[in-house]
Amino acid sequence: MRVCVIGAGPSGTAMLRAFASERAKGGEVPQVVCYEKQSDVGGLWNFSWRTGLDKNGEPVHGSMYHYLWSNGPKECLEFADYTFEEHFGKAIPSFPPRAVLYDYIRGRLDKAGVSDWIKLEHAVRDVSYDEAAKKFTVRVADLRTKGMPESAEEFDYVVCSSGHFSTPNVPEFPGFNEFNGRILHAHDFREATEFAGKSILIVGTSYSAEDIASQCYKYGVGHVHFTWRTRPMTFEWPENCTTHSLLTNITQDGTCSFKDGTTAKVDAIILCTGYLHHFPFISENLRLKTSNRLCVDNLYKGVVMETNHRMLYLGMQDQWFTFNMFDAQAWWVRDLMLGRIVVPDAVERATHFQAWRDREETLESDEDMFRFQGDYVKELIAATDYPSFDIDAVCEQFLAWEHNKHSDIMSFRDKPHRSVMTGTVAPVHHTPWLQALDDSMECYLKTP
Ligand code: FAD
Ligand code: NA7
Repeated sequence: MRVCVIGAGPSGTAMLRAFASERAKGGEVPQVVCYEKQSDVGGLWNFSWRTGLDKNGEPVHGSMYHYLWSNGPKECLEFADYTFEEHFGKAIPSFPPRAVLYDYIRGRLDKAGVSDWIKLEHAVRDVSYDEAAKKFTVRVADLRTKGMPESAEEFDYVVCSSGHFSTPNVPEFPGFNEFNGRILHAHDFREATEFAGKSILIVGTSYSAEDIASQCYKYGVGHVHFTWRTRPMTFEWPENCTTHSLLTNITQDGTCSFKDGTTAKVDAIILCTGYLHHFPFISENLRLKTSNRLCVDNLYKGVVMETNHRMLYLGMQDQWFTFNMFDAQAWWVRDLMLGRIVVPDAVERATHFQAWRDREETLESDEDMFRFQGDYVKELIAATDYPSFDIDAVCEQFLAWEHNKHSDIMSFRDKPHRSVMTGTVAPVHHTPWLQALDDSMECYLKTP
């Protein structure tokens, strides 16, 4: 059996780790080939200063920026089979900067000993399926040789773990063409200091809006104006932040008008308006089509393509749980490929999907949402040998985090959380987040 994994980010490397775990237990594993278009593993956690196109002319995958620190407690994403304490040899604070999380992802992959399954700088160009032969053909470009010639290989299963926070959703507002200032999407945001002393407009109210605004505040922005479409954020923002309803127009000199009749003068606009699930490298009939939601369309158990049960997707949900949810999915998908799990008939699948969708439609609060996703993770883990962990206790950590954010959006990262894997309460970081301007791993790991 041959398995193709697309992408070596947290989801793709979870897939590799799942097979490595089976191999370590003496089980037989298929031949696995993981194609990664970037020159390193880590997905979004593999930072690049680049925007637009990369050195090979490929669209830049990365959406992360300088000084990005985890936006949720590390205790909520911890791998059940590889703890932070195991990796760093000591307990570390709860909200690591990007480089620290990259190191953690990398450490588990190195321990699994599967680096030779990964082909870096290989971009998947097309995935198609031959129903009669029951084989996929995957066309791949080796970017080190400018993609020529493309190779085509056959596989029995394809696991798409290419992420979905990379292709920006870019709305346009009246006046954008005339505005003299800079307009960028969060995907292209790299450096908060660029906006020091400036007045900026942030469009959107979700994670990117919240975090980019906080970054800009930390690095000396003049004023942040928020504009919302459905509902405003409910945090207590500092004094130099103002919330407006939806933007209706912007003039050449940067005067914004909002639906509520207010106005504001801005130098730049950052569109924190989310991302598209975009898989141009997968044939139309195998391609996932969904919006960013918890119960993703067209996937049984959130991973199996309805129309082809050998086409699998990891990490396609809107995300509260991340790394350990990808693990839960990877272990489940592995066992499906190994024949231990059988996809039920269409009626059972539809009933199962509808039950989750009906529940999804009743969700109102953040707590409803992370408990929903926690239950999903529980369901997957119950079917495999992925180390079980206390998911309700993780939800309690999410709850405390939410509470801390609403107490003070600029200091929630200073609060410690407890690992449900080891029971350890994290040490408090040596410098409060607002004053911590050095986000290097070396600085972060320093003991006070
Ligand atoms: P990705 O990390 O996107 O990795 C996908 C990989 O697939 C990439 O390496 C890409 O190069 C590769 N790929 C794509 N297409 C192809 C192709 N055609 N051929 C070959 N390779 C391909 N989560 C948290 O838990 N905590 C956080 O603090 C946090 N912060 C975030 C901040 C930002 C700005 C963003 C955008 C997301 C953040 N996330 C955070 C969520 C993030 O989605 C996950 O942490 C995680 O990176 C998702 O892993 P993934 O492997 O599914 O996708
Ligand atoms: P999200 O969570 O998908 O949020 C997108 C936001 O953009 C959301 O607030 C939307 O508001 C808003 N949006 C989208 N289109 C528009 C238009 N046309 N006008 C105004 N507002 C709009 O994306 P994020 O980037 O914040 O988060 C994605 C990941 O990145 C996440 O995992 C983080 O960890 C980092 P709506 O509520 O739909 O009105």
